[in-house]
Amino acid sequence: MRIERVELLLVELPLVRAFRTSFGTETTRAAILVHVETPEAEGWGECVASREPLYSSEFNDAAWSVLSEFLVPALLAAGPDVAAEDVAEALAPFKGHRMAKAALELAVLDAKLRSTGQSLQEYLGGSGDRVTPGVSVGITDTIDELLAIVAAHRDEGYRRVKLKIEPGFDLEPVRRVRSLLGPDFPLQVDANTAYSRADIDHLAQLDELGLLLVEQPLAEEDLLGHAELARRMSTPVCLDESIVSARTAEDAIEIGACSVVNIKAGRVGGYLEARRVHDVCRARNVPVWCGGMLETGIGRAANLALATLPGFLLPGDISATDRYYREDVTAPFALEAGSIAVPHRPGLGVEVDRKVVDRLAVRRAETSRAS
Ligand code: NPG
Repeated sequence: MRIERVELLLVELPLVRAFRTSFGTETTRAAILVHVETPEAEGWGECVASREPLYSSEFNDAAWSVLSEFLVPALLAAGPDVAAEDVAEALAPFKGHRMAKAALELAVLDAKLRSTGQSLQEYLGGSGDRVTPGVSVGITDTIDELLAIVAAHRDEGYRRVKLKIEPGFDLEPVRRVRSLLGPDFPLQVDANTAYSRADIDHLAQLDELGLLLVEQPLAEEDLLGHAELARRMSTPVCLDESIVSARTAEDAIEIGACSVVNIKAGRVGGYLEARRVHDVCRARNVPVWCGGMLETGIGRAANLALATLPGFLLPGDISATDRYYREDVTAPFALEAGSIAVPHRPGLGVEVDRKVVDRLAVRRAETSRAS
């Protein structure tokens, strides 16, 4: 692909309802979109970093800076022709910044697939027309409020619920939601690293609640702590923040730190590495599911394609658009009879509404090839 021009756009989308986790509250999603132009086609990518470094060390201003100062120039310097499969290697000299790298790689991949007429789903090796998603419900001020939100999502047709938990908001709210939904409804919890090894006995009490899994209770670096927890509880331990590559997935599984993996392409540096994480897990019979980071329609389209790979055996955090946004940069994704349609057209399979992007953009930069 000859990349002629790369544009960065920071867009702001107000959330329908504030989203609270153990690490903070989001009321607006600010996302960096990457737009590449080649003679054959354009391509779009989305960076899943947030405004502040609360979920992980990455955040928008850092992603913007590393993209504009280092990653985009390195990509343009990689030669007149660069294949989507070579983007990661061209960016590898720069440590970390996986979410920023993933966004750039996705934009190049989208342009390539649009020019060859292949869908991202087909390219990644997925199959099927629809994905059955779950919904992730934030922490609320009261348990009654939580119950009302969960009941509304169940009535909309979501077939799996994930509850955010933190110290002081765990056993009791989860117990109440379990009795609301009944013993068989798929229910899981996510702590976003809010606990420590001293809480292992407390966390083990979640075993009574019939959960699908407990996600990332301990710190990102604490693989041994998760292995200890996994020995002490019967509920499967799932890792999110700790898994930053196929290598860490392999190691975490090897030492018994998790028996389920949440795959987020941004967290691991791109959809190609996400596929490698999937492959590593599948070879070890470890089920995976697709995580979400309040993506716009760009990231959501890509996640739907990824979630159709065969090892994605659990519902992912890929809710319908209206769960987060009144207006999006693509046409909305709707929940119909409990599932969402996977785009099949070339590339991401969605048209990005340039007028909406321009209206929502609060910052822009562009770099063109010198010759
Ligand atoms: O449906 O997109 C979604 C959100 C799912 O809970 C969700 N995401 O910790 O996984 C997470 C959490 C998150 C949101 C993380 C925003 C970081 C930023």
